[in-house]
Amino acid sequence: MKNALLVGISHQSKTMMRYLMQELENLAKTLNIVAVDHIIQDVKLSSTPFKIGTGKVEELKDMIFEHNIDLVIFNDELTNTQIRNLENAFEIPVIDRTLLILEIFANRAKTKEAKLQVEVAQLKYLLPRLTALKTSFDKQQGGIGSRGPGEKKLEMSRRKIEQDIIQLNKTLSHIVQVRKTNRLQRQKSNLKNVAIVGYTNAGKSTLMNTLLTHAKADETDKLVHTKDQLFATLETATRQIHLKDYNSFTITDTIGFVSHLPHDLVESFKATLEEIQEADLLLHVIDFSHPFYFDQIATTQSVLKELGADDIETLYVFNKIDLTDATLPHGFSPAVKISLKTQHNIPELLELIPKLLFKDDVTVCLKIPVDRGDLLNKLIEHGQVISQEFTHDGIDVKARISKRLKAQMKQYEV
Ligand SMILES: Nc1nc2c(ncn2[C@@H]2O[C@H](COP(=O)(O)OP(=O)(O)OP(=O)(O)O)[C@@H](O)[C@H]2O)c(=O)[nH]1
Ligand SMILES: [Mg+2]
Repeated sequence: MKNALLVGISHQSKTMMRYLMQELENLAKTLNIVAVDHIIQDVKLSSTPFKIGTGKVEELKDMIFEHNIDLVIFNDELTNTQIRNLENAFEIPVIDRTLLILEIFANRAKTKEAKLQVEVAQLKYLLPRLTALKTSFDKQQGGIGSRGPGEKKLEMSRRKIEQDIIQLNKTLSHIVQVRKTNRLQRQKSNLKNVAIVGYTNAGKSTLMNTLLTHAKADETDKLVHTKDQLFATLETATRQIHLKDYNSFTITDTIGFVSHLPHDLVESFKATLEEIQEADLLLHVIDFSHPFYFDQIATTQSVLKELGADDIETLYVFNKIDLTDATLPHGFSPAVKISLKTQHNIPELLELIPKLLFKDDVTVCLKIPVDRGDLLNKLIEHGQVISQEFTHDGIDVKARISKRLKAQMKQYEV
């Protein structure tokens, strides 16, 4: 356990500021850091050398002494010089939100891909702040969390770091290629994809597992990891499922969002997040019981925008209604209120998803040559076959299929 003071510069409304500071406190908690107190600096008084005014610097010094503080965490990003100046004044390490988030991601990353992505983001962040952070880590020996933001990397030279970034990116691009091939294969097979997005800890992975257990999934045994913690999921997982009479589709669980996700991190995780950009439907999961759920929706929407995925059809899934009896806010449609814990309204959700996903599908009548059983199989697998009849000159099929599949079947239409 470490004691920290949180510092924020008040740019936005009071409520927004409270939300951001609360979020920062939760982020710190993930690394066993207790926020003992926090101060807010009026933006008019913030200065370049210290980010905060000299009066506040003195105030903080007293608080550090009084409460036995180990570390100061800024909500806003700090420059190399600011970190150095602040650490000289406080004589304890000073970090910012970005470094904190990178540290959490580094602790959570399990797969090779996630590890590489975090490492690239860390190195990119460290590069311009190398000198300041170096002194910081010499002083405190041991990182802010269990492992520290690449302490070993701090001993490396700038040149070595630059070389490493290039090398890591090369390895990553290979992994990305494999992922892309898988995705292209799915697209070729006409499978539509649903991506589950939302603020961290909203219940995305739990939703994924609920869908897998209710649907005729090929891989029900492969449930995804869920946990009551921030950023439990750091890699996307895609599974193929089948709901009642509808066509098969794939469903992807993704990493959670948080305010001011470091740009380098979003950049590094772009490959992972590409699954979102190419989805046909987004399930935006919201922890409706959270006091700041409204701001969390906005946060998620702004990350989606950064990813260029803000125009994809979205179903708002207001989750955890076992913990709240609030009424649905206006402006979010289509929407559904559910509880994954009590399974409340899950049947409605299971109806809604395919209805939205396949709403552009069309009904076609086809005559397929008898020797093209493969086409019939394709229709059964990727479409909804309403009727089929074997006649002397072929197979008469009536089916509901996607426009994409219809184009491929054009020559057999009657
Ligand atoms: N009370 C209640 N808890 C829920 C509900 N749905 C999910 N949870 C809990 O919320 C916590 C987070 O769930 P996850 O599914 O891991 O959340 P996530 O959105 O995948 O989170 P990240 O991967 O960290 O972004 C878990 O402890 C779940 O058991 C619900 O309807 N009601
Ligand atoms: Mg998750």
